Amino acid sequence: MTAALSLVASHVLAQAKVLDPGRHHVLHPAAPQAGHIEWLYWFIFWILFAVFVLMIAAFAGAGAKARVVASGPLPIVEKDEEADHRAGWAVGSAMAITVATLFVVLVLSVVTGKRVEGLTSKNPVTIQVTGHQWWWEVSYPNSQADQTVTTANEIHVPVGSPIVILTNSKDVIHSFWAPNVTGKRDLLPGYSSAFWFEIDQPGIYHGQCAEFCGLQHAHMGFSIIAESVDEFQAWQQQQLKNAAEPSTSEAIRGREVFLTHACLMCHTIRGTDAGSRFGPDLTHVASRNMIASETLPNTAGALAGWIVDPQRIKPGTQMSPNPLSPDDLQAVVAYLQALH
Ligand code: HEC
Ligand SMILES: [Cu+2]
Repeated sequence: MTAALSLVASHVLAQAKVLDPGRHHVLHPAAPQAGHIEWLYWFIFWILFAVFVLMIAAFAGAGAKARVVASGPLPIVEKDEEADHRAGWAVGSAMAITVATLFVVLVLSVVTGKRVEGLTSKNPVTIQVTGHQWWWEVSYPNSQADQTVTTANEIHVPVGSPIVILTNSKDVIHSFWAPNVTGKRDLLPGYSSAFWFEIDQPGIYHGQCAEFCGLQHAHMGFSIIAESVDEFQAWQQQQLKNAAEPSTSEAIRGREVFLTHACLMCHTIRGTDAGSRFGPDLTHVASRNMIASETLPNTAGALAGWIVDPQRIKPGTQMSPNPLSPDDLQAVVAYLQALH
């Protein structure tokens, strides 16, 4: 029994390691922008901590005094002008200190906001992020249309380079939040805005939609994959290629299935007849770690389960169920898994 349990546990751990959900922590900044926010966090934390200690001390002092009084004979209350005066001063100065502290916090919040937004550059990596219910469309615009990379939910960026994210939304308000990188940014339908960051440590940083956007809001994760400039460029070159030609007979059949079923009405696979932008671009779907906005690992089993019945995995998702025969399903999965 314990052996079986530990086997299950080690299996789960091994899986967890493969999936690497990425880091997701406000207090472990990987970019100067998140560093400024962390600094403000600790500043406010220590002020509140000091206020907490002072309040508890004041209550404890008052409590001790009250007990001494209660155990003796009832005091005769006399008017004590001097004590009233002292109390007035104490309350007045406490209020003044409170207002001054709040003012300092206000000023520092504004300064932090300015510092987070301070980055600009003539030569940034520009990434367009469009929110959808419930996934993230990611593209790297280029003046030549055939040089534009389009992917979903996984944002590759070079370390140490200024990045500008242009935001938009197809439907409702979403919010882009990768706490190790920078603060939350709303994605508003029909309204484009921009924000900047620069990551200084390579790694995978997990992000999450931070504005309730409907039923599957919690299944709207993404990741920022920060890598060296060389790795980033290699990734970009690979993504620019058209879809790989299927090489096995099963994958060839899978492409046939894809192009003769509803899939092509919603997805693009560059180099084939499928050119719809309704759902994620699948040209290089096999290069991604996860599918369905970080809901499932990108494995054969998960792909098959997703394709047959996405509504069971993400109820309300805009992908319709595809009751394929087992052979067709196996073939289409083999095809997708070859799209590196
Ligand atoms: C009605 C439109 C529609 C049809 C038809 C459709 N899809 Fe999708 N598909 C979507 C949408 C929208 C998503 C994103 C869903 C999400 O993450 O919430 C998606 C996601 C996916 C993903 C995950 C991609 C990723 O990177 O997360 C795969 C794989 C996929 N579809 C394959 C297929 C295949 C294969 C077919 C045909 C058998 C198909 N789809 C038919 C709309 C569609
Ligand atoms: Cu959301």
